[in-house]
Amino acid sequence: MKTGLVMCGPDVAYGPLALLTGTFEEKAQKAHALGFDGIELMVRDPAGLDWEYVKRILQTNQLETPQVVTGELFGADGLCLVTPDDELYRLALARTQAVIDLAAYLDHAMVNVGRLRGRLDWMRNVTDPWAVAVERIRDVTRYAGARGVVITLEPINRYEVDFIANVQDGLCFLQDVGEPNLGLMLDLFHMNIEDASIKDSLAAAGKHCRHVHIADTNRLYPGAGHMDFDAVFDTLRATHYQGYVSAEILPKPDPDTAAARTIEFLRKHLS
Ligand code: LER
Ligand code: MN
Repeated sequence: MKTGLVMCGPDVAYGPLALLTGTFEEKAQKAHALGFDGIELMVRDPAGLDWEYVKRILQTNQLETPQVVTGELFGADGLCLVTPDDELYRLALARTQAVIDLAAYLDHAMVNVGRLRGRLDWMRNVTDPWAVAVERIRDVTRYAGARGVVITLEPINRYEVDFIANVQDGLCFLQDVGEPNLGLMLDLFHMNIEDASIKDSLAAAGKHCRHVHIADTNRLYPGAGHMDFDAVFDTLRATHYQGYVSAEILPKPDPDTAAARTIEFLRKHLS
């Protein structure tokens, strides 16, 4: 397993669950010095980014980019795929495609669909909102597939979105979409709220689990709560998971200390 953290790209001033402080270059230097294998790059609009600069800084600091994250497309700009507003959908699709192009450029990083998916309860104008979601995310997934990019669908707890809350829902959705480059990103924070058993769900997800967000039960750095990380890592090893365990946590007591405590914990538990 490899270690990562969520870090803002140069076009994102603040991410509520992103770590490290300083300029983009300083953050990359810190991630490398701490010993992380890679960073999840949080972006807002690839059109405003110097792609070559981003790639160069990450390469210089020997950091992989397992994933480009889209949370701020929704968080900052309100863009989402499942919406009754056709113009908003058009803008969300175009921006998502731009993020996929960037991910392809960054050595085929994956791209997540979390809050970017939107909500089913906004679609009162259609009889089957789930089918609309399947169709729209299938289109995004096919666009990504043609560019060698995997889309990771993240089950998210009921207080943030209203569909695909747990692994079981996620696996149903994957089956309905039916594209091999659509997988799951499993976030321990959401799983602790929505999945009856984190161990059983990780095992059930098996090869469909492409990326893992780690956090303790209180969404702080691992070790700050009561998550059974030994059970988590044992189960991931048993499923032959070789992807990233990547910190998406509240930046407390401060973003740099949270990152340092995360890697210290992971070193002990993954060795
Ligand atoms: C994004 O990965 C996530 O987990 C969400 O809770 C952010 O709102
Ligand atoms: Mn997450």
